[in-house]
Amino acid sequence: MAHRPDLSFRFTHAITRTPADSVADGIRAVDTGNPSGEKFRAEHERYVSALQEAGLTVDVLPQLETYPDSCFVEDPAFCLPEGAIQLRPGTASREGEGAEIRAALESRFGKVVDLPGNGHVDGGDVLMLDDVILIGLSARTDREGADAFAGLLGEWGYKAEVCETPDGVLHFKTACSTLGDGVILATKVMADSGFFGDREIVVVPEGEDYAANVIRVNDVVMVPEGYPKTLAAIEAAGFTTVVLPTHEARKVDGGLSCLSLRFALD
Ligand code: CIR
Repeated sequence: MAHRPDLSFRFTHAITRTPADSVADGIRAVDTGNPSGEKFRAEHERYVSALQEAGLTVDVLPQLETYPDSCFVEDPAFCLPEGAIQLRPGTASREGEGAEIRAALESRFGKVVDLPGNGHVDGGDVLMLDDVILIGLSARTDREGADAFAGLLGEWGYKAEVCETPDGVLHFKTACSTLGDGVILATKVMADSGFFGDREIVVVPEGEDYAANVIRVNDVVMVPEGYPKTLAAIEAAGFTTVVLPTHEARKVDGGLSCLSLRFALD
C-alpha cells in the first residue's frame, strides 16, 4: 500500500497494556516520586475509554509485573496496515517487551516481522507524518537500528528519513506529534530543527513542552491535562480536543502516544 496521508491519524484498532504495580520501578530521567499502580490504572481506564469513544477497538493486555515499563506499548512495535514490526527497545530493562507483545500483534496481523539486524529502535522515536515516516536517533534508537528500520519501511513502500532527536529529549515524539491534516505540533526546539521542512507547525507555548506529545485519533486530538496554553493553541488551529490525565505516566517519562499502538485495519 502506498503511504496514505490519513495513516497518521485514521485508526480502527489499538493495543494497550494495563500498568503494573512494578511501574514504580520504571525508568525516569528525573525522580519526581513513584507512580502508583492503582492511580495509573485509573488514568489508563480513561485513556482506553477515550480511544473507544474515538471509534477504536482496543485490545487491553494484562499487566506484566516483570517489565515495569511494559504499559508503554508504543516502544516495542510499529504497526502499518500491511503488518506489524517487532522492534528492539534500546534499553536493557525493556528489551524483552518485544517478545511479550508478539502474540497480540499476531492476533491482529497476518504479517509480523522482526526489525532486521541487531540495532535498536524505540517506537517513541518514530513519527508518522502524512507523507513520510521520521525516525529520530536518540539514546534508545541507534544508527544501525534506524537504518535497518528505514530500509524495511522502504521495502514496504514507505518513505522514511532518519534525523537527530535534540539533546535532552528522551524520544523524538516526546517533543512533537502529528495533528493530522498536514499539521505538526512541536516544541520550539523541535520546530526550529528544520526536520519538518515547510509543513505547518503549531508551536508548544513556553513552559509546556510535555504537552508536545499528543495523539490525533480520528476526529479528535487527545491532550494531556494541565497544559491550557497548548490546548488553546491546538483548538485555535481548528482541532477538536479531549483532555486526559497522564500524571502517573509522566512520573516515569511517559505520555499519551506511548500508551498505545494505534493502527488501521481494512
Ligand atoms: C522509558 O524510559 O522507557 C519509560 N519509562 C517511558 C517510555 C515512554 N515512551 C515513549 O515516550 N514512547
